[in-house]
Order: sequence, then structure tokens, then C-alpha cells
Amino acid sequence: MEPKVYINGELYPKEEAKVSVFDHGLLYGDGVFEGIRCYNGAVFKHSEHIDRLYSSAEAISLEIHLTKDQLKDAVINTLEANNLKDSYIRLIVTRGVGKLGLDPFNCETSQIIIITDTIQLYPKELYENGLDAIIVQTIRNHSKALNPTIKSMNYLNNILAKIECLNAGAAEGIMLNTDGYVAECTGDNIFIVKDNEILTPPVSAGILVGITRNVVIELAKEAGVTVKEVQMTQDDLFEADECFLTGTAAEIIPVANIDGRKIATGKPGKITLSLLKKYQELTSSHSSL
Ligand code: PXG
Repeated sequence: MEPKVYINGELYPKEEAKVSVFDHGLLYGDGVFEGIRCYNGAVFKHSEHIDRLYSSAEAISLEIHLTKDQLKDAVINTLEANNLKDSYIRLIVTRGVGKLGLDPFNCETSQIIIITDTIQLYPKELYENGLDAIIVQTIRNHSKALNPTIKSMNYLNNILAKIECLNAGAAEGIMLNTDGYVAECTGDNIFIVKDNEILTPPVSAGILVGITRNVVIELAKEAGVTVKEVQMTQDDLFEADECFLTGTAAEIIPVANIDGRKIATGKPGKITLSLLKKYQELTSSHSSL
């Protein structure tokens, strides 16, 4: 069956799913998006992703011409039309078609696009052995320039960081903020474990408030592990007992090395592995829409 893509209320075969070259999403990266997972036919943290999408849209004065419930139904209908039970959903709202020139208010109407596909996670081996990361030179956007809490279609900050890490042969790049503190990775949030406590940078460090990050914080607290949102330096990373990354695509992935320096023994830590197991239990038991 040919994949179908939702655009503004209609489903189009993949080959015919096209948007105008005058869409400000293309011209200026003017729009917002979400990356969502569906496990066993159920959309994981659907409301949380929809809420974040609307917050991102509001932050850039972008109106979404559907209610949250209508948009959730559109996501579910697109999954059903594609007969998908386990999938990656890319939900995009662009500014829409307008004239050349930045002015977003000359655009006709925002466009809603829903792509359902699969996503390539890191290879299984990296979940068992941990990945190599580097600290990149590209600084995470300052929250007064482009607030990282907004999941916008402007991902060049992250892409430049990703180019740096890929060129260095690393799987992920850790980005610092303008104050030199650890912020997050190009497409994942970062956590460390120190003396049996879990530490992660606070939202004020300039990060995307990851849905997976929030789930992991909850799972850790339920397991009785202390979680602290604290500013951390790169030395805190090197001195950590464990380090792991979280994201919709990656789920929870251990970090073995940073800048070629082993994190503790260089093997995935106990707390990381137990959280990964709990996360997998949560997603595999997840089956209500
Ligand atoms: N920080 C950044 C900068 C991200 O882009 C996360 C953290 C983790 O957030 P969630 O809500 O997913 O836990 C992200 C998410 C992709 C892709 O296509 C990227 C993300 C998620 C899914 C797919 O590369 N990034």
C-alpha cells in the first residue's frame, strides 16, 4: 500500500504530497513541528505533544486552524489510513503560502501536514555499549534569540552541531549554552548520574522541554531515585558515574565516551539500564488511544 500524507484535511499518496515553494515554512523555516511515536497502535504521550505544538505555535504567533482534539483525530486517522501500529509521526504546521518577504501576516493560512513513517533508531549495539559523543563548538541558541523551548522548523543551530559531531566521527553532539553550561544535544536531552542521583540541565539552561525527558524524570522518581535539575559544566559530564540521552526517536541511550574520555568504566550504567527497561515496559504496555 502506498503511504499517504495528510495535508490540510486531505490524504495524498506520498508522490503527490507537495507544498508550495511560496510556503514560508520553506522560505524562512517559519513553522513548528513535533516528532511523535506510536507504539502498538497507541500514540505515546499524544496530548503532551499536541500541547507542546500549540505552545510552540503560540510563541511564534502562528494560528492552528483546528482544535487540539481535531488535530489528535487527524493524527489517528492518518495512522489508520496507513495501517500503522508502530510508527514515527511528523506533525508540521507551516506559516503557509505568502509573498516573498519576511512578513508572516501576509500568508494566507497555516498548513497542517502529518507524515507517518518509521524512524531509524541508533543501532541496537549502541544501546548495549553506549554511544560516543563530543562537546561541539556550536553554542545552543540563546533563549532571547530563538528560544529552544520552541520546536520550530528552524533547526540549523542543531544541524550545524550535528555536522560537527558527524565530521568528528561521533554519534551525538553535546551543546553548551552562551554561559558555558551544558544545555542539550542536537536532538536529545542529556542526563548524568552522580552518587546515585540523576542530574539534568534545567529548562533555564536553554533546552527543548523533551517529552521523553519528562517521562524519564517521572519514572526515576517513581523508582525512588532523586532527580535534580541543575546547571552542569562539561567537567560534571567527565566526572559523571553514568550519562544517557533521551528523545522520542532515541528513547534512552547510554553515552560511553565524551570527547574520547570514558564515562566511568565506559559501559552503560546500572541506573541508565534500569530506566531503559522501565521505559520499554511503559511503551510496550501502551495500547489505549
Ligand atoms: N532536544 C532537541 C533539540 C530535540 O530536537 C529533544 C531534545 C527530545 O525531545 P522529545 O520530546 O522527543 O523527548 C529533541 C527531539 C529527528 C527527531 O527527526 C528529533 C527529535 C525527536 C524525534 C525525531 O531527528 N528531537
